[in-house]
Amino acid sequence: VLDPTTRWPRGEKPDHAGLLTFAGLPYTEDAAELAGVDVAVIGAPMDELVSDRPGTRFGPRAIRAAGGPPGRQVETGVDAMAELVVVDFGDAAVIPADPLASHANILQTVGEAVDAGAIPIVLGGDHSIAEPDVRACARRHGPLGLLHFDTHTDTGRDIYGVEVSHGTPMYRLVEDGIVDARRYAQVGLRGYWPGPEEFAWQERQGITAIPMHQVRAEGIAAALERALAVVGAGPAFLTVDVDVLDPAYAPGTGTPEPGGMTAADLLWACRTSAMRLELVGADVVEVAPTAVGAADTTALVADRIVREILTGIALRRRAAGAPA
Ligand SMILES: [Mn+2]
Repeated sequence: VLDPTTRWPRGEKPDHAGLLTFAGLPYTEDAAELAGVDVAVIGAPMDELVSDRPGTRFGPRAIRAAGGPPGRQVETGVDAMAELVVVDFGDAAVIPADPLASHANILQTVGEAVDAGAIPIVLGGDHSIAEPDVRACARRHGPLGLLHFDTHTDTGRDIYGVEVSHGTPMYRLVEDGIVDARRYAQVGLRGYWPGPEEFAWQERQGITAIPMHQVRAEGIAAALERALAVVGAGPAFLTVDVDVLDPAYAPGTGTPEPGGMTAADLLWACRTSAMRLELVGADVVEVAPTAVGAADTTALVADRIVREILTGIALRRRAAGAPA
């Protein structure tokens, strides 16, 4: 594993210096080096399958740049990246203008992390990448529970007649039995898509939808408690579309929708979910940086989403008495 911090006294590399990796973590593209790794952060920089604004191909790089060094999180007292072995496993081999080939290569790279016993956390990329992400985890762990933060259900059968899209991954995963519909909860739905046909389909499947107006009415803690009860025990995947946030917190995304969650609520919910669920994988998607190559608001909150997931995983392992 290439450790980008060895040149600095005590390993304390300034955030703006050295190789650009997630949180300045060690970097490898060699699956043989994943032995003993708890979490592998993987980029999936593609945006061919968006229905509206492109730009998520720049998401992983922007999240890596948004950073700030690792450290002890004030609210929990946990330094997740000191308690867990976390590496940046680089980017899946996306192929510009060939999204299906990109999906095959994302499946391959995420699968390498899963096979090594690591929890993959994938940085998108448009939300279509959830399909290979979840499939790679289900290959090892069987049908999964799914906790899904999003403005949209992403349960379309097709978008503009296209079946593989950022609006359809959850339909495909449920239809193929990869996600157990009875253990699938959506949080934060609002706006103007999808319509009655898609909602009727997901009701027939037994999918639980907690729209934004219910989150607002009952509060994030009660809403999340309901979602966690639906996902329950057993292997689960966490997928976070940053468009669940109000555009005030995440303007750089493919299909922004006003009236969404606050960053504080989402970060708390991500940490709590990672602590309470048996997470076997996660992704953070639809970061379309508004200033390409720069650390912007949306990329910053996506970086913090990953860190709260890591903090939750660390807290879960503490509670289980697992060696750090
Ligand atoms: Mn989505």
